[in-house]
Amino acid sequence: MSEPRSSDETLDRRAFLTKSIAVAGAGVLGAAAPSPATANDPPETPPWMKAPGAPLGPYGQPAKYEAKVTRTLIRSQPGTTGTGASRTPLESLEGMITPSGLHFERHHSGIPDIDPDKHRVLIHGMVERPLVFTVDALMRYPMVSRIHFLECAGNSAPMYGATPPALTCGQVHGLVSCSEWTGVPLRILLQEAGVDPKAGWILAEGADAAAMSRSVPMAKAMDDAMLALYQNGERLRPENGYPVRLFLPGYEGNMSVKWLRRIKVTPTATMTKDETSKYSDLQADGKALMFTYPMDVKSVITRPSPGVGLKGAGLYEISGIAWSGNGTITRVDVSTDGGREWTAAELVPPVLPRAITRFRQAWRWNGAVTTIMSRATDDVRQVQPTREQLVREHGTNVIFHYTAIQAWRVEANGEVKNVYA
Ligand SMILES: Nc1nc2c(c(=O)[nH]1)N[C@H]1C(S)=C(S)[C@@H](COP(=O)(O)O)O[C@H]1N2
Ligand SMILES: [Mo]
Repeated sequence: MSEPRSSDETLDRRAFLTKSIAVAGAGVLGAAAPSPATANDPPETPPWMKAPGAPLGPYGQPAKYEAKVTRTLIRSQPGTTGTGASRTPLESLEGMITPSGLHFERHHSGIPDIDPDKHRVLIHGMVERPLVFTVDALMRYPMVSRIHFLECAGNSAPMYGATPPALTCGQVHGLVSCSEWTGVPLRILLQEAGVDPKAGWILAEGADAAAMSRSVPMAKAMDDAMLALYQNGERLRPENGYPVRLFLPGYEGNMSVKWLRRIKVTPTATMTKDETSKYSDLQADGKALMFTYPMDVKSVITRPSPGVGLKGAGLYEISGIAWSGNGTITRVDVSTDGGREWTAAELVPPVLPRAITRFRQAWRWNGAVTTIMSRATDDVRQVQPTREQLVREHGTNVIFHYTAIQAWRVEANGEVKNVYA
């Protein structure tokens, strides 16, 4: 077992466990340390043991004491109620799955109230047999279940700003969530319609007032694209696309068209408003990148983070999330000294392609001001860039695809602040 080299040090996991047990009560865990038990523990019968508890219920809800854990920075454009975004409170969650009720939302014209019995999905264009599917018909096809993240291309956009936004982790980075999605592979439905081999693309259109539409290359449509009907075991939530959405693993969230009503098989990309005026990436030289599909490798420390500070010097576990639209996370390095030294963090199984991967790193904080950060690598050997590298390559005209290393400064009083490092 390796001894920490200094008093501000990442530790291996065994050292962390041994140390925290050996020193518990000696103040090393600070305010969070367990207190030594006395002969009188447990001291008394608490009130909730003295009468029968609450009745059974039809649909479970979080504990009332957790009512403050909600979506965050819920903002709609002026003059609208449903056009905007809400974010996942990343700093309040653990593991890899986002509870459906806390999945981020991004709507271009609110949430349509769709009667599933009246909803239809049309497949037409360059096909032998145009087909119309009811939701009941879709339910009869063979389904697959996959755990994948969904990230809005505009996630973390405030980080392109000249000064680091004084926001929580979820407020900055919470346009990413991760669910188990269950549905019908799009390939099966396209094959049934009989796709013309000369067709290179599909157009996907939503049944919302924005009729949001995107072009998707045929290769992706035939690979892992899915018509998702279920999210985390239950039918999709209205805000996430009920009764059916397109789901494109790893691609920018915008392309996973919700409330899907139409797929048109086309020779080329359609150049919809949503992929020309929006969701193209204006670069420093005035040119714009189009069709920037995969969300590149990225990570962020969720604890500690702004609002989730430290309570005195001592042993802590740094916890965070990493993901890549190009593949599987192979490594996350953590620095607790502003980027001089890096330690490979533990990746918590299961580590799945295009899914959120939880990482953990034990750390003894000596109480001095320092900066912590994480840097993820994926199996196509992409490494998360520094902010300086990202801005050098893409400029700051752009609001999409911000993937740079996030630095949090830990102040001497344990408060955590967003900084550019
Ligand atoms: N029909 C339709 N599909 C849509 C949108 C929309 O406004 N309308 N928003 C897109 C955007 S920009 C994103 S990031 C994701 C968000 O999915 P979520 O709300 O389930 O998190 O859905 C995409 N699909
Ligand atoms: Mo988005």
